[in-house]
Formats: sequence, structure tokens, C-alpha cells
Amino acid sequence: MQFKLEGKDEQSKARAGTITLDHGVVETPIFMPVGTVGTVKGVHQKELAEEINPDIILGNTYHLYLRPQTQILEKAGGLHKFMNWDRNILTDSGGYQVYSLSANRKIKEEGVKFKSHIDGSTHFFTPENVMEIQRTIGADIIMAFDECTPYPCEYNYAKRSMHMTHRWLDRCISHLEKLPVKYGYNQTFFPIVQGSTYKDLRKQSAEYIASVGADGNAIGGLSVGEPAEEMYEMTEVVTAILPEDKPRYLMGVGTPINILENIALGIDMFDCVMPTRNGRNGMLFTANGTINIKNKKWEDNFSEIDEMGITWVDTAYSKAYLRHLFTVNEMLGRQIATIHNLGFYLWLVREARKHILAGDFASWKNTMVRNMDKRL
Ligand code: PRF
Repeated sequence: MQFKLEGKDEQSKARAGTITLDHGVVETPIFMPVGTVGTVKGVHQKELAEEINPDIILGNTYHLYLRPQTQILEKAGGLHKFMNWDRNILTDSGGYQVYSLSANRKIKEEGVKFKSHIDGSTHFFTPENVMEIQRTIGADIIMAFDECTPYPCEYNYAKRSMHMTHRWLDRCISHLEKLPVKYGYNQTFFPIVQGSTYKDLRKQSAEYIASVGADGNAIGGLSVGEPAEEMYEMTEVVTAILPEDKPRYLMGVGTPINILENIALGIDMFDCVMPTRNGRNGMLFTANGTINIKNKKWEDNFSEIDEMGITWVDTAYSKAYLRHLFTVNEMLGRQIATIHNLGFYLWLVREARKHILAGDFASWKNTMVRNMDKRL
């Protein structure tokens, strides 16, 4: 993997770069659509590639391990082939899903014992087997196995957990070295900074993570319910320590405003279920604020979904029609809203990149944040 910095904003810490991976070049800042279980929900791969056009998408180890299960992915020749996606994929390690989804989990030094959210069956994740699973899934970027602490989190718990995440990181690295790649292309590995909302822990964790010298670094444990200001403070502390010449990935963030603010703090990569999940619930993100398309006020509004026309659905359908589809619970409504939202998120990060390269990111960002902070 290669990261090239192409431009830096002078009034903020925003950067524009390129990450070169074996399934293509990723222009940063990037938003990675979430394809949890081998599909970006509701969007055909053709539409995803041609209309939304992300250089990389995300998959989840936790979900793919449970279904279709790793042996099926191995027989398929890896996730890219299985799902017919020939661009880059990043897999999250399960270090978050196991805490947010599974029942009766027990976290110990050895690993996490948990019950599947699907059938209640018992499973055990360790740093070692999570590396094996991610080798078999075959993503271009694979993530360390970590513990994402909840918010709020008591200091001593956060501290103990952070140290365990660091020990798990060492185990991930030494096990991964023993595991050859399976499908003929490289996989790069990103460690994850934890430390809850404590500045001293965040610093310590960032220093530890930086010291392992990975190709890229991630920040976890944020956007778990803390106020946005606290998230930005933590990002700032951590990006000051993580190396400049490696991409920085803020996991599970966030709203369009969160994304712009974190780009300004030096983050290069994002993922979040918000554009897809909220889209399925009828919430549309636009440059002028959010729309709840289920609202009665759109009943006879025959204007285009979004006059910006970022994706074809924006100008092909009216707000009234999309509202109707949600009212009668037609799946096309959820598909249209998903395409619109993902198109908007990708437009937003591409626009951020353009403004970083043009040298006027900070002022553009402030205007965008003001405009987007509305309900239409
Ligand atoms: N760890 C991992 N994945 C994540 C997170 C984390 O802390 C978060 C937190 N927002 C989202 N996804 N492994």
C-alpha cells in the first residue's frame, strides 16, 4: 500500500491524498459505503460503481463470519469475487459489532465469547482467529481486533481496556505475519486507537499505535454517544500524534457535518451506516439540510428530489413520488433514498478534496456546515 499526500489546507489540518491498493487508487478524503454482509443494502454493484462510484467499500467480519461463513467465502475465492466487486474493500474486525450486536458477550484477555444475534449460537473471537477470518474474506485493508468502549466509560475501565487493545494488537501483528495471503493480492493492516474520551489515554494509545509503523491508522471508540465537541477534541489529540504520511481512518463517523469537521482535523477515511440506514427510514441528506421524506408536507411537492442532481435518481423522481413510495412501503423508495444519500456523501468528500487542493477548504467547510445544519 502506498499513501501519497497531494495537498494540505493552510487554515486547517485537512489533507488530500491517494492510497494505492491492489484493487485501485483511493482518492482521499474518502467515505466508504457500508456493505456489512456483502451488499451495500439496496444498491446493485453496477449502480454503486457507476452512479455512486466509491473507490472502496466496507464489509464486516462479524456478519460475514456468521453468514455466509468463512468456508463459503473461501470456496468463492474471496469476498470480491463472491459479491462481484472488483474495487477495494476494507473489513472491520468485529471489534465493534461484537459489542453492539451480540448477546451475553464475555470479554477476557484471551478474546471475546459471544452469542450470535441471529440464532444465539456461541462463538469465540480472538485477535488470532479474527486475522485468519479476515485473510479468508480477502479485503484489501483489514482491521485490528479491539475493544470499543461504551460512552460514558469509567476511567479505570477505559485504561484497562486500552491496554488490552494494545496487547491484542501485538497478537494480531505476530499472527498475521504467519498467515500468507490467499488470493494473490496484498492485504494491508490498520491498528486502532482507543482510550474513550480521556485525553491522556488517547495520547498514550495514539503513541502506541503510531509505534507499530502500520501503513495506515484508525481511531475507534468515538461517535458512540459522546457530544460532537468531545469527539472533535479526541480526534485533534490523536491526529497530532499519528504520522502525517499515513492515512487516518475515523471509524463509524458520521453525519455530513461530523465528516467535514473531522476532515478539518486531519482525517482521511470515514465509514458510517447513516446514509444507508437513515435512507431506508426516509431521511435524506442534502447540501441544504436533512429531509424527512415521510412528512406530509411533501405529499404534493412535485419538485425534484434534489435539484443538485448528483445521482440520476435525484432528478428522475419527485419528492411527492418518493414520499408515496415510503407511505405504501415499497422497496423502491428505500433504494432511491439510499442511492441519493450515498451519492451525496461521496459528492461531499470529493468536493472537500477539491477545495483542499484549491486552497479554500476552511471557508467552504464553514459555509457547508452552516447550510447543512437544518431540517427542511
Ligand atoms: N472499533 C472497531 N470498529 C468500529 C469502531 C471501533 O471502535 C467504531 C466506533 N465508532 C465503529 N466501528 N473495530
